[in-house]
Amino acid sequence: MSDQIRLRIQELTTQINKYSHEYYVLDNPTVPDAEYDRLFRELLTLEEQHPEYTDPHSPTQRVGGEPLAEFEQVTHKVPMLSLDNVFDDGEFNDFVSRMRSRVSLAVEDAIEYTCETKLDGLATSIYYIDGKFTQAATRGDGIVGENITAQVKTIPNVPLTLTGDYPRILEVRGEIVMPLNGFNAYNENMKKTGGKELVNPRNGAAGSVRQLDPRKTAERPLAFYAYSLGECERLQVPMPESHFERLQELKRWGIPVSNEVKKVVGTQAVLDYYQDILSRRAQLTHEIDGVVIKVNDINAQQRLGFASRVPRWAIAYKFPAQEELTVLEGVDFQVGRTSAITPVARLKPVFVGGVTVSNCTLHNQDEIERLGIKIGDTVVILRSGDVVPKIKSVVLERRPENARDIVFPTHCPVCSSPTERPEGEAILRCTGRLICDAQVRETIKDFAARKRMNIDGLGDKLVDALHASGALKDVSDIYTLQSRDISSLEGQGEKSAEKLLKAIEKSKATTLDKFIYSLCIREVGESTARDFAQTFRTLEAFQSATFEQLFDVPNVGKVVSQYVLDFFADEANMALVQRLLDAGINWPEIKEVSADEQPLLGKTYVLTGSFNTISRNEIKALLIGLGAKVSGSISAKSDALVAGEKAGSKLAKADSLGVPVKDEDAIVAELKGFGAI
Ligand code: 5U1
Repeated sequence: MSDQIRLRIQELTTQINKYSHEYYVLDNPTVPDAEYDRLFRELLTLEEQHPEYTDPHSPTQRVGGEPLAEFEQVTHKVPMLSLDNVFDDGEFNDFVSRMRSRVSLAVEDAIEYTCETKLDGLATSIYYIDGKFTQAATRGDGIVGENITAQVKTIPNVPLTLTGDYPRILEVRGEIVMPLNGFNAYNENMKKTGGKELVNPRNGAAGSVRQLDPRKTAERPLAFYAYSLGECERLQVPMPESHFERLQELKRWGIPVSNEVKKVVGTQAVLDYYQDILSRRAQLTHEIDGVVIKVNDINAQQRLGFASRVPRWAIAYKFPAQEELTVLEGVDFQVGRTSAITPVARLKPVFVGGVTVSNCTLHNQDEIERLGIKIGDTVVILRSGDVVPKIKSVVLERRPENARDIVFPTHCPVCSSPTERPEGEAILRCTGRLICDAQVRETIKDFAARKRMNIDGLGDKLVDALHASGALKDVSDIYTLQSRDISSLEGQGEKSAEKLLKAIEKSKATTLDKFIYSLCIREVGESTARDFAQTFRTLEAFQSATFEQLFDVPNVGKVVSQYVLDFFADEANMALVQRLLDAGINWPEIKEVSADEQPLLGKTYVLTGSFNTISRNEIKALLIGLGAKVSGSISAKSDALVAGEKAGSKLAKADSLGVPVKDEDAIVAELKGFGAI
């Protein structure tokens, strides 16, 4: 047993040292922080239980990694320590209890805290002597860091001269971060110019500061926020006795401090702060991975002191991981309405970013190749904010010997029809169309959706159940449903059946554009359906339109025209449409408007730039009133570009396409000519 523990300690030490090196020194982590934290905690626990095995070189006995050799070394006069972490309210309460017993504080004596966000960047020390910026250093291993004075000097929000009544010697400590807008803009630019994109803002900040050439650092969007004092020589005036007040002093001397710093009293107020920041995390200007809670009273801090590597008066309360490791156990293939077959990763359930994830889309073959993923692989799952989880990367070093390639099916997993991957497309498709149950089910769901036939209450689960019971074989069956078809299903009663039947009845009165959209013809979206309805005015005219007539419709291209032709060439589709009409689906007639009433009927205008005597919205409304369509993008089919001041790229495009351009005076004159103004 003891041999086993010793071996596990050695194994953990080797692994953590490797990951620390990748994270702190190389700025190239290969596993998520959550995995590192877990290994670290396991090692801490084992060492606490078996102090006889603790090695003075264990990663628990120091902070961070070693400095890069190329930078000059700086020894910190006051060690730059790290913080212990807690991951839930219970662990935070335990931390408070430990503090209380250490300083013999009664439970009813509420503690005052300073709460801060935990910035995800590079911990940095900055020295000011006689109010002048003199030196900056990374934390390094907490004792010796790297001299990054020339690099930090280029960061715009780091003051080079202090103001006010500052101490003669002042060392501030804080975090260098890359704000999200700067990070996004930088990567956007790299994408355009073919340069190397940054992996994430934390790596962006660390990598930028570690540039040996400070001119390169100057090109990167960086910011510094202070969170504590290091060395401080205050000869005449004493420093405030509270951490919060000290941060306010720093601000007064011109040193940036995060706006989210808050002074609170008692445990509940800390937990409220945590929840508040967690709920606003996605809106913050920079990335954070938790909050930091510090006892506010400096005397109490001194009484509490330090454990071997961390203060006893401060703690980081980390957010649920946004990245986690799990295993790809298999891949399922899901068939959608449009016949696309999507690979879906079956994952060993993992708690990430506050939810349990057990599957996520792998999109298509190209994505699988990009990730280089196999079944059995350990993968990094990413869940940022409310965004759907995705597989970020594969941890190749953990690939098992029996890892298997992901093989796409030659036949549809639902209807067994052959599959095909049309040339030039990334997506595999089922050729089964109407005989494929999956496509039928998904089509019924879409048909009933709010923006289509708007059948209130006919949701995905009910469609699945009605389809499984045989009551819904295609969309037209919706209109022959009987009360017992619904009430006989589990969880449904007569009342809900009546309600649904009423909603189905109500849906029969629709509009032509909604009906066209409900047919779910490939590539015919809501606005294209509207264009078709406006142009053809009757279903018969639309159904019998030629390729040329379809292609003539504003904003309709060759691909959509062909899909419409194909749809109505299929007898099964024609029969389905007839059944829907026989069921009583109807819409108001679209009256032909005379050329006098709508002189711009069939014309498409595009607006750009700003106008002085009339607003852009007014021009748009008046043009639509005269029968014109106002489109957001310009094409050879556009009839005119209405260009105000500061017109951008559309003007050049109109020129190159030979589309006539009307300035403000011209469009106003035209509108006046039609009596619109
Ligand atoms: N916001 C914040 N981050 N952070 C990190 N405060 C803070 N304090 C730290 C660290 C390492 O250390 C002090 C408690 C010494």
